[in-house]
Amino acid sequence: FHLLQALQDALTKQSIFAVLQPQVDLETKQVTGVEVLARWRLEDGTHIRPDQFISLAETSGLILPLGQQIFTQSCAACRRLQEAGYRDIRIGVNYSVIQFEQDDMVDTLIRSAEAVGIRPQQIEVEITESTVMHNFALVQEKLERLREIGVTVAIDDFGTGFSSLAYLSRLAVDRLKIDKSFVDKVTTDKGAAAIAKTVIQLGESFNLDIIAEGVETKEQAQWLLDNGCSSVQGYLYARPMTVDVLLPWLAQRR
Ligand code: G
Ligand code: G
Ligand code: G
Ligand code: MN
Ligand code: NA
Repeated sequence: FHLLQALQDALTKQSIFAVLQPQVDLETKQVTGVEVLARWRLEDGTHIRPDQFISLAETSGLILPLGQQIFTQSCAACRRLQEAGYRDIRIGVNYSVIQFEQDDMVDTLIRSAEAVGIRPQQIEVEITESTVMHNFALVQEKLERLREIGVTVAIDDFGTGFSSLAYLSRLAVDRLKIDKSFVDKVTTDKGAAAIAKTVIQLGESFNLDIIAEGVETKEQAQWLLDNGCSSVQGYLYARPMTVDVLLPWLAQRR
C-alpha cells in the first residue's frame, strides 16, 4: 500500500469528503458555525486519519487540490444550510501554510464561494500560530484582504505554538480557538486553567472572540461559561458529521 499513490487516487476520484462539527453559543443556545474537517475512507472501509494524510498532502503539494475540493464541498454544504433556512451559520475551513503562500489564494476563495452562491461573510478561515509565524508579512497581507471582503479569521490550536503576543494587535484576526489540550484539563489542572483564563483575557483585551474546542464534559462547559467563554465546540455537543446528518441534527434543535 502506497499512501501517496492512494491519496493521489482519492483526489482524482474526489473521494475525500467533508464533515462538519457544530459550534454552539452556550448563552444563546444557537449554532453559530461549523468547522469543516476532511475525512478519507478507503474502499475497504478503513479510515485514514487527517493528521496522516494532511501532513502527506502538505509535503507532496497535494494540499492544493485537496484544499480546493474541501473548500468547494464546504461552500456547497453552506449553501444547503442556507437553503434550509440557516443563514447565520458560518463555515470554518482549515487552511495550511502552503495555501496561504499562493498568490491567488484570496481570489480563488472569492471565485469558489461565488460559484456556489455563498457570501464571504459566511466563511471563516482557520490558521495555526505556526502559519502566522512562518511568514508574518505574507499572512498579514492575506488576512487584511480576507477581512476587507468579510471573511472571519480564527487562530486554531491557540496556546500551543510559540508565537509572539505582539502580532495579535497587528493581525486582522477575529477569534482565537483555545486548544483542546487545555480544555481537557481546565477542571483538573491549574496550569491548563491558567492558560485558558489567559487566552480569554487576551480576547477581552484585544477584542477577539474566543471559542473552546474539544469540550467533552459538562464540567468543562460550566468552567468555560463561568470564566467568560460561551462559545464551544466538542463531542459534548456533536461530533463532526456530513451535511446530510447535520441538517436533521439542526432541525431537532429548533
Ligand atoms: O478530525 P480531526 O482528526 O479531524 O483533524 C485532525 C487535524 O487535521 C486537525 O488539526 C485539522 O486542523 C486537520 N484538518 C482536518 N481537515 C483539514 C482540512 O481540510 N485542511 C487542513 N489544512 N487541515 C485539516
Ligand atoms: O483543526 P483542529 O486541530 O482544531 O481540529 C479539531 C480536531 O479535534 C479534529 O480532529 C476533531 O475531530 C477533533 N475534536 C473535536 N471535538 C473533539 C472532542 O470533543 N474530543 C476529541 N477527542 N476530539 C475532538
Ligand atoms: O469516521 P468518522 O466518525 O470520522 O465519520 C464522520 C462522519 O462521516 C460520520 O457521520 C459518518 O456517517 C460519515 N461518513 C463515513 N464514511 C462516509 C463516506 O464514505 N461518505 C460520506 N458521505 N460520509 C461518510
Ligand atoms: Mn481547526
Ligand atoms: Na485545534
